[in-house]
Amino acid sequence: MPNLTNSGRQIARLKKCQTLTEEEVKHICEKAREVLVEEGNIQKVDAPVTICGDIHGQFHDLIELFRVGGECPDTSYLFLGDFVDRGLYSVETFLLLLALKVRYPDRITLIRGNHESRQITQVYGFYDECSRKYGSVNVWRYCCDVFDYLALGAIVDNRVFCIHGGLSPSIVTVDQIRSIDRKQEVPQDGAMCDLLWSDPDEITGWGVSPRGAGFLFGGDVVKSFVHTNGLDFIARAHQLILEGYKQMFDSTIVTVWSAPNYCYRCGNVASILQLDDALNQKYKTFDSPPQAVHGLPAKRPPPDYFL
Ligand SMILES: [Mn+2]
Repeated sequence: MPNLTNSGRQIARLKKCQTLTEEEVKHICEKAREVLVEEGNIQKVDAPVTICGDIHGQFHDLIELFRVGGECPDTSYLFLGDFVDRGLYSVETFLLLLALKVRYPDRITLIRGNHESRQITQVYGFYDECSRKYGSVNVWRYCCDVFDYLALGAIVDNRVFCIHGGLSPSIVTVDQIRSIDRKQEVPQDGAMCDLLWSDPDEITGWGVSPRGAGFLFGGDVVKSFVHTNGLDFIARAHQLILEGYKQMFDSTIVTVWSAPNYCYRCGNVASILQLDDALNQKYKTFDSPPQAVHGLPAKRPPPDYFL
């Protein structure tokens, strides 16, 4: 039996997709908040680092991601949000990432996605999953209290700006984001909302988002933001990419998507972006491991919240 600390044992259990007790979840969430409250709205991250997009509760695919990309803390990770909802294991997924954050705070960075929200998780699965697995919504509450403390973005070596959704018409400089009071539920509009909800599109300037929150923004907006802030490029997530990742606007922005076979039925591959210490980019794609390991019967119809 290896000599593991308490948190090491907990991480080992979480990696086996074991459900922690409500008391254990409460404790991890309290510890996580203590770590996250010290982070900036735009957390500074050092290269080399591996950047990951949406996970959406696909626990077994997260384990596959670590197999492909290297285990944390050996590999340093930056996750771009949307840890929960849609998949069947949001609780185990988020708690594993949180336990790693508490144990290795400098080796894993977690930023907030639009699904790390009380309102959204009540519609897309996480609330129901907590209620089903624990018989109460206390665990959901503890996790939502952590969501409010997650950083809004990150910046790698001051040159790669990382955000879940995209840009905002009310934000010109990265410094402006640093003055937002982020410790709240994601608002319905305004800069904080836009950063988590917006999408790049083949337009000029700003457009109305079909999502009903955030904006569409064009290549001119991206290039101007990159230039103004002295960046190499922007890394973001938030949109399903069948090939796992997609560069746009002369590679000034890239979308990274890390949930293979999204919702267990989209047939897409996933990717991670490995940045070396000189910020060279290497995209690694991966598939879902065989369906048997998800514990799903082969012909099980998707739950209706997938639709
Ligand atoms: Mn999203």
